[in-house]
Amino acid sequence: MKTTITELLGIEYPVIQGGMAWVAEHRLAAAVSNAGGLGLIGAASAPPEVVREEIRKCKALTDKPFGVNVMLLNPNAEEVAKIVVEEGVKVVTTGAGNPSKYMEMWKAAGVKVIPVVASVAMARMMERAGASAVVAEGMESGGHIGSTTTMALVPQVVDAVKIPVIAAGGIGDGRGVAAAFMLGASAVQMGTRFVAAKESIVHSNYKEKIIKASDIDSEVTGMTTGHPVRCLRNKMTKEYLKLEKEGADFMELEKLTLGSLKKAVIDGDVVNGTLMAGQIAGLVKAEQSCEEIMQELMSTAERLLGMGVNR
Ligand code: TUI
Repeated sequence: MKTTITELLGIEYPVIQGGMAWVAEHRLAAAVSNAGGLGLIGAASAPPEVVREEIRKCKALTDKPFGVNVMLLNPNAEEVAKIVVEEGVKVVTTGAGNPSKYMEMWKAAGVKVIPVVASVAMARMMERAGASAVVAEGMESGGHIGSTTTMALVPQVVDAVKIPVIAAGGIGDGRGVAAAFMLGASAVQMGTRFVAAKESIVHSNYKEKIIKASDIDSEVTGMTTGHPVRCLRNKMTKEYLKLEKEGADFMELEKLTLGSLKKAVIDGDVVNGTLMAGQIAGLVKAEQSCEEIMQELMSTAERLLGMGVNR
């Protein structure tokens, strides 16, 4: 399936894997890229030298293009931004902030920059700053989110910018891919479905939580702190939301979530850990390889869209 995004990135299918903290490491990124999509290494809050190692390990596993997601709340973001250039990474996505100050450096090095945005205003600003494309991410997504749904956000961003738009949030199968194209997107970004992929290093307890989740099993913590995060309901979210309702201050709430994503991903602590996942978790029914996921996505999307895709 050819789109402006597959052409821009030199990939076979218009599917990008989310740059998820702790989850998006080299093995998952390489598996998605080898399956024809764009795999991403999520730098998140990892030490910069670990990100460099992850990039090198990914290169050893795939000859296909892959990217790095730079999480802008990370105090080390600047160092990570430089490492991406030093290691010759071709595509960068950014999350949780405004990447303007790194754009010149990345563009001068020939890096294609694809900021994740949650609003039309930010999409416009990123286009002006020289972005190659944007990911318009709706609040159905897992992790740190904005406040507009994918259905409402994507067509408004498509109308506001000339660069290609990648839809994210609430997309978990070929029907979602087809729907995203109908909204004017040129590709999709998916996270939650890849958390449960065979090649994902996520603890089996966490994968099982996603596979067993229903449509109403996610909640948003941190609405009052300015850092809303969507995750599956558990003891941690219940305690967090109770404290938040009681007016707990930011530091107290932070204590509850410190290291809690690692707890879930690595240790499999699904009680006290943070189980970041999107609303689409209820649609994820099994652990599949990235190759199987990609083939299923594309065969359904192509059937639904007929031959008339021209984005
Ligand atoms: O970044 C994400 N999702 C994430 S980052 C993350 S790590 C984290 N963990 C706990 C608390 C906070 C972060 C987990 N999930 N998605 C992309 C995304 N970016 N969603 C929303 C935004 C965004 C928000 C504000 C992009 C730009 C923006 O601009 C604000 C400004 O003006 O600087």
